[in-house]
Amino acid sequence: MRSGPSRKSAYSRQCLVCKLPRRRQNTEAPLTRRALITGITGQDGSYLAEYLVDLGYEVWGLVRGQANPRVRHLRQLLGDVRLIRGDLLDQGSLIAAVERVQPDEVYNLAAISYVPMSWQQAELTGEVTGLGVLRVLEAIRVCSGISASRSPGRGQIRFYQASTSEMFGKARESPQNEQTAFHPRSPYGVAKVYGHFLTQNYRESYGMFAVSGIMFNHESPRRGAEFVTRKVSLGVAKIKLGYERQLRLGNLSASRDWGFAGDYVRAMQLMLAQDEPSDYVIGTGVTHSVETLVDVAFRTAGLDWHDHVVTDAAFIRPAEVDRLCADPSKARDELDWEPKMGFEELVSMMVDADLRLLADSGGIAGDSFGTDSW
Ligand code: G4F
Repeated sequence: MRSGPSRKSAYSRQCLVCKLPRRRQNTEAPLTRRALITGITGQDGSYLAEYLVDLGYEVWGLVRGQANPRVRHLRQLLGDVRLIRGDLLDQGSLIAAVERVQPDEVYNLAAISYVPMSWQQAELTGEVTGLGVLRVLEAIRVCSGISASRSPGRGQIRFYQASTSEMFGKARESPQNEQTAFHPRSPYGVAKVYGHFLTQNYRESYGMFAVSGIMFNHESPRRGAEFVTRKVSLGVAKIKLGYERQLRLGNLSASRDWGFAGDYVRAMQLMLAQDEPSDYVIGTGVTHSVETLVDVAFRTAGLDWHDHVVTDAAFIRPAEVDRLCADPSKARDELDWEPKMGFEELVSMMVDADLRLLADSGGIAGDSFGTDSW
C-alpha cells in the first residue's frame, strides 16, 4: 500500500497564487513531488517530463516493449527521467509500477492516437486507448487501498487523463466547452469518450482526484510525421531542399484549433494542482483549415502550395470531423492558463525546424517522437 507523501502534505506547501511548489525550507523534510507519465516517449510525454523536471519533480516514465527505439531518443533529451517497464494492456505491470514509484501524480498520455489507425485496428484501439484508462485507474485504486465506494481519499494519488476534442466529433455547437455533447466520429474518439467518462466515474464513485484535459490539436517539431501539421512541415522542407516535388494530402477543408504542445502540458500540471478536481477544455479558441495551414507553411519557405500539393483519396477518412474550435474560458478563469504561441508562429517554427533537421541529416527525417505513443 501507498506510503508516499499524503495529499495534504504534498499539496498544502504550494504557492496559492501560482500553484507551484514552494521552495523547500531547511527545517522541512524534502517535498519533491513524484510524477509517473504513461506515453512518455511521445510528443506530449517529452514536453511534460521536461516541464515537471524544471519544476523540481522527480519524473518517472512508463515504457513498454523490450527494445523500444524511442527510449534512446528520450534518454538523449531527458537524462533526469527514470524509466519503469509497464504496458497499458497488462494490469499487473501497472499495479507493480504504481507500487514501485509511489507517485503523487499520474499522467495518462499513452494511447493509440492516430485517428485513421483506429479504423484499421479498432479492437486494439479500444483496448489501449479505452480500457487502458481503466487499468491505470484500477492500479491507482488498488495501490491507494481504496476498496469501498466513496472511501476518503487518503494518501491520494492525483490522476490526469488525456481526453481530446475528437470526442466532440460532429460537434453540435461552436466553440466547444466542457458542457458540449460528445459525438465521436472514429473508434479512437469512442475509446476516448469511454476513458473520459470512466475518469469522471472514479472521481464520483471513489472520491479520487481524477481529472481530464479535453485537449484540442497540439503540435510541435516533435509531432509524429503521420499527423497533418508535421506531414506538411516535413513535406515543405523536403520540397524546398529538392528531395521531393509533391505533397499528397487528404481533406483540405477540415478545420482544427491548433496550438503548441509545450503550452498544453502546463495546463495538465495546473489541473492537478487545483484544490478540487474538474475537467477543462484546452485550446486556443482560433480555428484554421488544413488549406490555410498548407498556405502558411509553404509561404514560410517561400513556396506556393498550388505548385506542389495534390489531393489523394487515400487520405480521406471514413467519417470526418469537419471543424473544431475550443472555448477555453474555464481554463483561463480557473487555471489562469493561456497559450503563449499562436498559429502562424507554430507553423513557421515547425517548418524551420524541419528545414534544419533535413539539412543536417542529408534529407533523412529519422525517428521522430511520434504520437502520444503507446
Ligand atoms: O493531424 P490529424 O491527423 O489530427 P486529428 O485527426 O485531428 O487528431 C489529432 O488531434 C486530436 C485532438 O488533439 C487528438 F486527439 C488525436 O490523437 C490526434 O493527435 O488530422 C487533422 C485534420 C483531419 O481533418 C484530417 O482529415 O487534417 C486532415 N488531413 C488532411 N490531409 C490530414 C491529411 N490528416 C493527416 N493525418 N494526413 C493527411 O494527409
